[in-house]
Amino acid sequence: MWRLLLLLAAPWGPGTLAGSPPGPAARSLRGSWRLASGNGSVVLSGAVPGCVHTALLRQGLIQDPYYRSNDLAYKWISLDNWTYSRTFKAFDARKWQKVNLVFEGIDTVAQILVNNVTVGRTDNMFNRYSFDITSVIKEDSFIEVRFLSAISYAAQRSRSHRAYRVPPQCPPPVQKGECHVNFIRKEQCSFSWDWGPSFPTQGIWKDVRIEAYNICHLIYFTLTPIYVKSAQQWSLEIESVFDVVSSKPVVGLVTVNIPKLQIQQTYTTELHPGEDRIVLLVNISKSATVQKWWPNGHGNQTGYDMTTTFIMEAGYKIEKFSKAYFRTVELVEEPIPGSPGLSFYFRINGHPIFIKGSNWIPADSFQDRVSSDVLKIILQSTVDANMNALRVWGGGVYEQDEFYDICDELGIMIWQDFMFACALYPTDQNFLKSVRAEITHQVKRLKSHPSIILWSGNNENEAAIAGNWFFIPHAEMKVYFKDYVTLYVKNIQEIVLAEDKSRPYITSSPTNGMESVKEGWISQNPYDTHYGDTHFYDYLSDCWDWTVYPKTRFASEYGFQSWPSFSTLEKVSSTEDWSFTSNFSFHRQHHASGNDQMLHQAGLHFKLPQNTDPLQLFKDTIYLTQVMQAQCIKAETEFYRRSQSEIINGEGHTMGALYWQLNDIWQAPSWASLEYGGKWKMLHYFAQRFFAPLLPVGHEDKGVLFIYGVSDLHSDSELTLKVSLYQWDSTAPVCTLAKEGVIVKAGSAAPIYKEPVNDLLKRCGNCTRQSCVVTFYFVGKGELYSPSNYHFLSSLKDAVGLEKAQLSVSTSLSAVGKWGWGWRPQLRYLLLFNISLVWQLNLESEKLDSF
Ligand code: BMA
Repeated sequence: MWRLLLLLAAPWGPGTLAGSPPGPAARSLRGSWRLASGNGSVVLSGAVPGCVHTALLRQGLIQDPYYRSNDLAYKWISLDNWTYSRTFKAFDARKWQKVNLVFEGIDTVAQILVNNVTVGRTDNMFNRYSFDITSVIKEDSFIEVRFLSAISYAAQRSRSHRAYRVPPQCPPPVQKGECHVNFIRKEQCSFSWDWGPSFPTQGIWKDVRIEAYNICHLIYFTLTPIYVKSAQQWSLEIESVFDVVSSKPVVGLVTVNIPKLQIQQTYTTELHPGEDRIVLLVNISKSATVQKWWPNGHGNQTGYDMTTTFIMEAGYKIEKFSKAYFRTVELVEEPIPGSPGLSFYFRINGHPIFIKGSNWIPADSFQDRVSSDVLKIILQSTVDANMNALRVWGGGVYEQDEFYDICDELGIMIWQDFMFACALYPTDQNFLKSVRAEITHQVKRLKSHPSIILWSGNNENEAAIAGNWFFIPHAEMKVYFKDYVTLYVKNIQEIVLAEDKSRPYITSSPTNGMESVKEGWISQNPYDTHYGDTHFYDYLSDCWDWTVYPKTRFASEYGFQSWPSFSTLEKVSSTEDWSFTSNFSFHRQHHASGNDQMLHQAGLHFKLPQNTDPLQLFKDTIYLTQVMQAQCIKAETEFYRRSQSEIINGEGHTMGALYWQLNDIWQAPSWASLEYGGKWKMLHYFAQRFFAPLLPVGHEDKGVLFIYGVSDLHSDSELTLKVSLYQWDSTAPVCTLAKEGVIVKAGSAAPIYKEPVNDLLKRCGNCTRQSCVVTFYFVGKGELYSPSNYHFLSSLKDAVGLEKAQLSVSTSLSAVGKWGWGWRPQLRYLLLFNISLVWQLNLESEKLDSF
């Protein structure tokens, strides 16, 4: 009988078969809604998906919320309770067994009414909500979404949590934010962060639609590749979750087609009333060559087009088009000879990989402005800078589907935090119920992406308890330990393990991994260099001095601030703001003493700007903070990269460097290497070089210059190392030494050159530490080469002979890039040409007289 149905299916196309009940119908509710403030005094039209702030902006009712201190001026928006409403024509409800109102994302606390009947309530921005409206829908229907201010809700929840406090109460005053964000399941940084403003948005931030169906409806469809090592065989697990509305079991056929792997398999299946799922295991024939998905720099990101067709009883047909990817991931925590503790590194497709990249924060305070183009520009910039990974940090949002699609395509591995950061959290039943739904939904939504290599419970909450950040009296600590385990182990971990066995889960970042588990999930010192990952910040020590950095297993956060360029700031400021000590400059700085720290750090090695023209002084200062940041993070990252293969005093085997942070949420000083809008700071240009697959890295230890060969390549390289000394006032080297036949092993870092600096200077005649700089690079056969790198022999403020560079940059729009930002390749080429010289630090010296 089922075979017959299969034959009948073709002529009528997707959806239904002749004489059978209609397939599912969907009506989008995207578009323009009526938006009203709490007392009705402000009424406007608001786009969905969208939020109140962007609606007001589009209607010209407010200025750019990022302009000057508008974040403070517009606090009233988030304190009000807004209502979205609209009418819509529905389907003939009698034709359908079930009609649902589906919100892919709603921000955040709302009561939903359809035809004046409350059909549901929401309290979690990260959940997907589906409300049964079968009995209330009419042909002409009216929907209302009545929001409650997230600020009021969070305060209310905190007040009603009487048994004990759940800190922190409020962010530090310098952040000018809102309180109790840990009581609401909403983007945690929307109440302010140390790099971002407080804009607690309200709105329908993702798709909303009506879905009507009979018999059954597909809710989730996920793919998981499985590799059985002993059999050397791939299989693909296909999981489909259905809402079955038929009162009896529903039988059907599922056909899976992957043409390039010669797969066409049909399975019989049976679904039971209620929520039910089908799990199929498709074995890939050993004779088919499976091309794996590799991270950027390690191979291709092959994906296979695949069609899955469900033909259910009564001719109900559902077709799913997807891409199947094949890759394995292991987080390796095992003893290392000569070192106490355990390793912490990722093996992708059985291959150990050094993780290079940065930390991702939300690209805008208003998610509806994070367009496809915004994502593409930022993500392309990561691979352009030789990164292979990003950590989606736990104080933001689980990113939109397209973010992960692009990462899949570009080979960007994702360390995915769950959205909990820098706080303790309640664990009452309502909160846990909401979190459980959130985690289940997000894991199901995201688990098919090969780019995601790790789930991580939270950002810094293990450290917050271990280090008692919130000054909790010792005697009261027990309850917080218990809450921590309840949330991240008994709930989140349990769900992750049930939903997704294909990738590792760690409870926190930083954590000691298995050692934290052993110590009851909270280590005495989650920053232990012998275990897990670390976060490291030190703004006062000299950042050029590598001995200040932790020789960690994995550096998942580290960084220094800088100011975004004047052209970026100009858009949100006015003339009186353009000084380092203006109210504006204090207002945009959300990290206590941040501006002083930048000047302190810059002052260690550079002459601080002294131009008498105030505007030029401001521009020079901005510029110098970027030079300082780039140089500091270069020093730190190179330290981590060169520490990958060695153990010194029991420490080392560093296998990851993710600096804080990649992108910006607005135009302000921060740790980012990309400005709001996507412009590269100097750090990003540096990153392209310090993350190069093949790199010579220099450092000095007790007066001896060492050069390490660092390689992320899959095969050993035979190279010539060229070491030159240049005087600051000349582009011709004083002397060059070529060391031939240097072997740099695949995936390793090892010293390949060693010479006391005094000997080097003597050998080179006219050089002193102040007058010369060392540069070095690799050349090999064919295309094989590294960028040139350098080592400073003195502070730049003591350098003798530095001259104005007199360089100019011209741009052209002629080269159109993959996604249309045509000016970039050429501009980058020119800039790279310039910064390939050590004299890059003098690039703008005509503007920076005191440099
Ligand atoms: C880390 C992050 C963020 C923060 C950054 C800079 O600890 O997790 O919370 O923005 O430091 O302070």
